[in-house]
Amino acid sequence: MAAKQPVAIGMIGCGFYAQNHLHAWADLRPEGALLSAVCDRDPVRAEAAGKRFGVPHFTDMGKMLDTVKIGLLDIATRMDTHRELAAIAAERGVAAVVQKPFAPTWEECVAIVEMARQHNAWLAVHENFRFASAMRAVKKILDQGTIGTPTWARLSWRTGFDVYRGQPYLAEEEKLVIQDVGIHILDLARYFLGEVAHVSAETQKRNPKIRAEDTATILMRHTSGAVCVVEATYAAKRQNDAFPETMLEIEGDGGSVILTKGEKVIVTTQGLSFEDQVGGPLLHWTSRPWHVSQEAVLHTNRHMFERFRDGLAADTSGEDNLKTYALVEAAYEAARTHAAVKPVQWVAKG
Ligand code: NAD
Ligand code: 89V
Repeated sequence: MAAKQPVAIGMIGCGFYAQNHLHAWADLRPEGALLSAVCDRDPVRAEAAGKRFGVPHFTDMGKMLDTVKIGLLDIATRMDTHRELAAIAAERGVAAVVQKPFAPTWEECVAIVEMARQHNAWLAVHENFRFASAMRAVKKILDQGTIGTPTWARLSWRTGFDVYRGQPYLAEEEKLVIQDVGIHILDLARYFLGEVAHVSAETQKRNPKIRAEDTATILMRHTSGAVCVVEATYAAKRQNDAFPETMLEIEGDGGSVILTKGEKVIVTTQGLSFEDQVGGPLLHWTSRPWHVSQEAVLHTNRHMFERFRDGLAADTSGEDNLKTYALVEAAYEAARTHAAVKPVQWVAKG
C-alpha cells in the first residue's frame, strides 16, 4: 500500500484558543500533518507562535500562501473574519477548516459554503465537542444498541467559570450563550439523536455586566420522534463546577446512558448497570480544567487531517455544520417569538 502523503498545515490566527490547535498539530507531525507556517495580523502573536513551533510566521494570509505551499489551512480567528479568510482560501483552491461559530449570520455561513463549492475547495468546521473522548464513548454505546432506540435526552452545559478572562470579547457579543456554546451542544444533539423537526427556546440574561443572553433552555423534537432538552449557561452559581464538561442523560427503549462530572458514564441495560471512566488522558500540553476541550482539539485536528488527506468529507463539513447553525438560528427565533420553529434547510444550487 502506497505511503500516505504528508500534508503541509498553515495556521491562521495565533490567539487564545489557537494555542491548542498549534500544540495538537505539533503532536500530529509524526502522522504526517506538518505544521509549516503561522499567521496572525498581530505581529507579536505571529512571531511568538513561529518561534515556539519553529516555523515561518506572517501577518498576512495572502503573503503566507505566496511564500509557503500549504495543503490545509486551519483558521482559528474570530467569526467576523471567517468569510473573508475562507473566500481567499477557496479562490486559491486551498482546503480550509474554520473555527466555530462558522460566521455571525446564516447568510454568511451559506455564502462560505457556496463559495467553496464554486471553487471545488474542501471545507470543514472545527466543531470539537463531538470529538471529545467521552462523547465518542457515549456515541459508541448508542451505536451498539446498548440502550435500544434513544427516545429522550437532556444535554446540559452549566458553569459559573469566568470564561470572560480568556475570551473578553464574549461580554460584548450581540448573541452569546446559544451562538458561542449552545452551538456545541446543539451539534451533540444532532450527533446523538439525528436531525431536528422543530425547536422551542427561552433565553435569559442573568449577569448584568454582559451585553447578551447568558442562559438558554431549548426543547427540541427530532425527526426520529425523540425529544431533547439542551441547556447552557455561563451564569451558574454552584460548588464543584464542571467547566468545560457537558453532562448528559439519554434514555432509550432498552436502557439509559448518563454522563456525570469527571467524565464517568453510567449505563443501564437489561436491568443491569455498569460504570466506566471515559475521559481522555492529560497530555503534555494540556491542563485542568481546559484539558477536556484541549484533548478534543487533538482528535478534531486528526479527523480533519485524515479526511482531507484521504479525499473524504469531514463529519463536520461546511455543509453539515449548516444543519447545526440552522438550530442556532431556530433557537433565537423561538426565543424571540415564544413559539416552536422549524429549522431552515440549505439546498445546494444547481
Ligand atoms: P482571539 O481573539 O484570542 O484570537 C484570534 C486571533 O486571530 C487574534 O490573535 C487576531 O489577531 C487574529 N486575527 C484576526 N483576524 C486575522 C486575520 N485576518 N489574519 C490573521 N490573524 C487574524 O480569539 P479566540 O478566543 O482564540 O477565539 C478564536 C475562535 O475560536 C473563535 O471563533 C471562538 O469562538 C473559537 N473558540 C472555540 C473553542 C472550541 O472549539 N471549543 C474554544 C474557544 C474559542
Ligand atoms: O468552547 C468554546 O467554544 C468556548 C467556551 C467558553 C464555551 O469554552 O467559547
